[in-house]
Amino acid sequence: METLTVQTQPIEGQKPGTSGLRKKTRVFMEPRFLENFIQSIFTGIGGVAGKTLVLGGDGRYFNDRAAQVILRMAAAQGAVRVIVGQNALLSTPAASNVIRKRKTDGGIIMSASHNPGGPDEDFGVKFNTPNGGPAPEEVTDRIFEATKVIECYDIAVTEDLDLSTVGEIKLGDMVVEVVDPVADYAELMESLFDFDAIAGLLKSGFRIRFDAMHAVTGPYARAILEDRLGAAAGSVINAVPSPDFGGGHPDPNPIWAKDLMREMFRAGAPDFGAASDGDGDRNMILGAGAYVTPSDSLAVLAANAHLAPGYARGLAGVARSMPTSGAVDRVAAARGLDCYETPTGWKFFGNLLDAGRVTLCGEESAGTGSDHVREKDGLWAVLLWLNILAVTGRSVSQMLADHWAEFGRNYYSRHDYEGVDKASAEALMNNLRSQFATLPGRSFAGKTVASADEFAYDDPVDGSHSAGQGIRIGFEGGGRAVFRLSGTGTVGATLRVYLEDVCEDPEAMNRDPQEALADIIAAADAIAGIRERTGRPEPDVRT
Ligand code: VG1
Ligand code: CO
Repeated sequence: METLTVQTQPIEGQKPGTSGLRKKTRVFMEPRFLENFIQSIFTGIGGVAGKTLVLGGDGRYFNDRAAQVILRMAAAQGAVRVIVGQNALLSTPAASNVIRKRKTDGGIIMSASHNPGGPDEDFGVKFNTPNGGPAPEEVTDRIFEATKVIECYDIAVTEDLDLSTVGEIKLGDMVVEVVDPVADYAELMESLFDFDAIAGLLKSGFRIRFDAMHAVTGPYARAILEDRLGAAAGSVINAVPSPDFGGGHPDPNPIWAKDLMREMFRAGAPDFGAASDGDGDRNMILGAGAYVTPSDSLAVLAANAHLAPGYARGLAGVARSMPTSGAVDRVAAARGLDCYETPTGWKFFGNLLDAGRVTLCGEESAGTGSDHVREKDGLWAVLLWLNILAVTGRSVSQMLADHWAEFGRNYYSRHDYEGVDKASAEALMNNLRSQFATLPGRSFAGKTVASADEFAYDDPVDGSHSAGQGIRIGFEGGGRAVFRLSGTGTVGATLRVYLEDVCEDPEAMNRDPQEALADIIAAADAIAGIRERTGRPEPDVRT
């Protein structure tokens, strides 16, 4: 095998964000952009000589080309084996599973997750460590440092490999093992859930609709929900991964999964609806006429997970990201479970999961997962919901009503202002920071500020410190507004405003969240000057 040492120089802007490096696809396709970043990953993890890696992606535009480059670089640099999903596909949770199950040295996932795909949209690359989880900051910092000093990379000179057939191929001394992307994952799901109970529910006339949003979960959902569990053919829609996700945003929220929302809110709707994102780690849960906020979903799952065989022993503890609502905290308090609050991004759950301190974790952005892998897992959440519904015999809306009656309700909504001017967004955040000392005690839209600060996290397992993780304004009576700038966008800045209020009045459990939160929304705008500073009369997305 011929190898080539290519001279290069640092390319600016290769700092990994909340979840890997995301850029416009055309930027990733520029000469040496992908190669520089891959080389920096290899450098950041101490080289790949003698190592085994996993490789897969969500099938977006450039996924296939990038896979060939990564394989050539790994072969030239002495990796012994790369386990690749067939056609270079692997959902993020499936990749996490293979990394763990095969005891590898980590993996590279090609995905920009919920960001749209295509030549004019986004591409991304993330590295997961041997525990199967997203690289922690200490590793992404090393990768970023490497991007700033890179001088060359080694790459093999070969034909493209055929990744369409399961089996082994030699690339020089390296073995490329092409695997069925679904098989191991399906087996893992079967070990956690009562497939007979779910199959029984589906046989009894319980109808489901799963929208794979033209992304990677399609083949997984078909194989598990339709083929193994017997959901009616056609229950999984938009099931064939497409390079541009059918022209849509593969983001499972009420805006981007509009068709599914419409279907679930019409007369004669299916009993259960769900959608997942580009790389299969997020989920949206719906019932007939019911939308479950991700924060509530986490709380309901925490309260009922023991009904599924994989969690019958109970939970070690739970964790949520800071902007996620406190609904799960109420469950933890009632059940005597430890509850941790982490910064946004799944990488912060890894240590808690590895240390056995928590079993279930979740984020308000529609990510829920457990210690079965080290990523959030969309289909897992769907199966846990179905298992719980099969055991309890309740509908999704009954589950919610019962949950709120028992634990109280945290009204919750996230407002996103996308692609706003970066300088204005940063000025908005700095303006908030400058008011921390003066806000407490002042009232806005009838709400009195009780506290104002910026969240920082000290990891209880390894002691690492992460600052600047979101601005929190707490109001008297328990409501709050949180402000963050997204770390996954590729254009300008995305301002996320997280709004929450607590409700314990049994008569007030069924209000529209935007109405119930109207005062908090108005107070957040009055304090931060959102409309004025962004020039946007309204958010682009409300979840
Ligand atoms: C967003 C979400 C965060 C999630 C991250 C990666 O990050 O808010 O909760 O972990 O995306 O999810 P940000 O920095 O844009 O708010 V995925 O499924 O897009 O990899
Ligand atoms: Co994702």
